[in-house]
Amino acid sequence: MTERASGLRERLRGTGLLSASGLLFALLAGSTGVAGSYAVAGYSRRFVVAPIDATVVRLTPGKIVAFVIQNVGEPGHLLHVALSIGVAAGILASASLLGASLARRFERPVLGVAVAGGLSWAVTAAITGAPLPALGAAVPVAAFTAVGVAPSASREHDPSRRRVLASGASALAFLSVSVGVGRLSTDNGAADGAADADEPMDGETAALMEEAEAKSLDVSGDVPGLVSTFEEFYNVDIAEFDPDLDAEDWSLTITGEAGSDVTVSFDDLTDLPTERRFVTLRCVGESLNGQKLDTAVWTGTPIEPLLEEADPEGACGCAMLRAEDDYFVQFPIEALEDGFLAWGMNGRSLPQSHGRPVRVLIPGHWGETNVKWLSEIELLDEEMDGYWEQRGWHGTGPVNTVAKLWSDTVLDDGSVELAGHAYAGTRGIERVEVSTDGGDSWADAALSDPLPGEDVWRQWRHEFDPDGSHEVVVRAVDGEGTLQPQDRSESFPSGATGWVEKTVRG
Ligand SMILES: Nc1nc2c(c(=O)[nH]1)N[C@H]1C(S)=C(S)[C@@H](COP(=O)(O)O)O[C@H]1N2
Ligand SMILES: [Mo]
Repeated sequence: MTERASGLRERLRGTGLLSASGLLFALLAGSTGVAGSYAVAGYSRRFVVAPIDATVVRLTPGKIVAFVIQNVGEPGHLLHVALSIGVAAGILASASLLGASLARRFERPVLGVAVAGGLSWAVTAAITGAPLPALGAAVPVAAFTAVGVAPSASREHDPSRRRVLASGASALAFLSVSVGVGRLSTDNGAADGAADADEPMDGETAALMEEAEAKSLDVSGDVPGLVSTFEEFYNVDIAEFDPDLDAEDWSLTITGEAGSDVTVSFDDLTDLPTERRFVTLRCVGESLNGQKLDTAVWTGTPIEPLLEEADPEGACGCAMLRAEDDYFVQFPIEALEDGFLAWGMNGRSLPQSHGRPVRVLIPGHWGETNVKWLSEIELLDEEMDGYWEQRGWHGTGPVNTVAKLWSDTVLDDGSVELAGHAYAGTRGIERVEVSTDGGDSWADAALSDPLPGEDVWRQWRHEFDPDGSHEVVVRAVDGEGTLQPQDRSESFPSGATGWVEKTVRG
C-alpha cells in the first residue's frame, strides 16, 4: 500500500506535477499570463478575466448578490473581480502545468512549451472572442513554462535555485510593467462616463440645459443641479466590463408574440422623429438617502410606433427586454409603450457606461427597467422573471416617493440651509415639508420650478435659525396629494421607504 503510494508519488514527481518548483513555475506562468492579457487588452471585454467575471457573477446566488449590494456596496465588485483573476490565473497555470508534464514525460521541452502556449492562447481566444490579444496571455505562459522545463546542468528535472529566483524576479517585473501598460491602454472610468468634450452640442439641447440651469435653486451646499453632469450621473451595471458596441453594427429586434417581427438599425432609428426629454432615474437598490438618483436630457425617439408595427399578440401583455451584457428585464407592454429609445445624453452621444448606442427610458419606473445596450424586445405569452427579479428584487414597477436631504450648511449669517431633491416618478412632486423638531411641526420648503416632462425630480431648499441641536426630518407629497409613507424599510426587495432624518447643529 505505502509502496504503491510512494511509487505513484515518484511517477508524479517524474512528470513535474508534484514538485515545488513545478508548481512555482506554473504559478508564475499563470499570473504573468493574466498580466500579459491585461497589458494587451486593458480593462476591457478582451481581458481574459472579463468573460470569467461575467460567469462568476451569473453563477453567484441571488441572496449573496443582494447581501453584498446592501452590506458591501460598490467595493463588492472587488470581491468577484479578485476571484475571477484567481480563476483566470488558475486556468493558465493548468495549461502551463500540462505542458510541463508532457515536456518531462516525453523529454521534449519544445513540445511542452508549444502545448502550454497553444492551450492558453486557445482558451483565452475562445472565451474572449479576440484571437490577437489572446497572444498577450499565451506568450508569458509559454515563456515561463520554457524556463521551468529547460534542462539544467545540475539535476535534469530540477531547475537551479538561482534560476527559480531569477524567474520569480522577472515575473514580478513583468507584472508591474504589464499593470502599467494595461492602465494606459484602458479608457479610464471618468473618460468612459464622460462625453467627448469636442463633440458639438445641438442647439435645442443646449437651450434645455440652460433652462434647467436657470431653474436650479441657488444652494450654498454641494448638491447637483437639476441636470446631473456626466461625472455626477450614477451607474449600475451587472457586468464589470461594459459592452463596447458600434452604432453601425447595432440593431434592435422586436420579436416573439408579434404580428410581425420588426428590426431597426441605428440609422433607421435616428431617422425617426427625434425628441428631447428630461428623465430622472432612480435605482431600487439605493438606500433611503442614497445618491443613485439623477436626471439628464436625453435625445431619442418614442417606442410606441415601433411596437404598433410589431403588433403584440401575447396573452400576458408583457415583454422581456434583453441587452448585449446578457441583462434582461420583464414588465408590462403598457409601461413600455410610454418608453423612449435614447441615443443621446446631455447633448452628446450616449456614453458607453450609459448604454451606447441605445438605451430604454421608462417613465416613472425603477432604474432597472431602463435597459442599456438594448438588443431585443421579446413579446411574451407568459410572465417571466428578469435578472433582478430572479435574485429576489421587486423593481420593475413605479418608483417610491422620496425627499433627499443632501446638504446642511451653516451660512455666514448663522442660519442653516437644508437642501436636496425630491422625486415621485410620473406622479410628480407637489410639496416638500421640513421639520426641525423631530416631526412635531412642519414647514414647506422652497421648490424649483418644474422641468418640462412627466418624469422629473425637483430641488428643494429650506433655511432656519438654529438653536443648538435639531432633529431634521424631510418628506414629500406627490402630485396626487399622497404623503411619502413614514414606515421604514430597507431597499431590498422593493425600494427603501421612510422619511430621511438627520441631527443638524447650528
Ligand atoms: N443592459 C443593462 N441595462 C441596465 C443595467 C444593467 O446592468 N445592464 N442596470 C439597470 C439598473 S439596476 C439601473 S438602476 C439603471 C442605471 O442606469 P445608469 O447606469 O445609466 O445610471 O440601468 C439599468 N439598465
Ligand atoms: Mo437599479
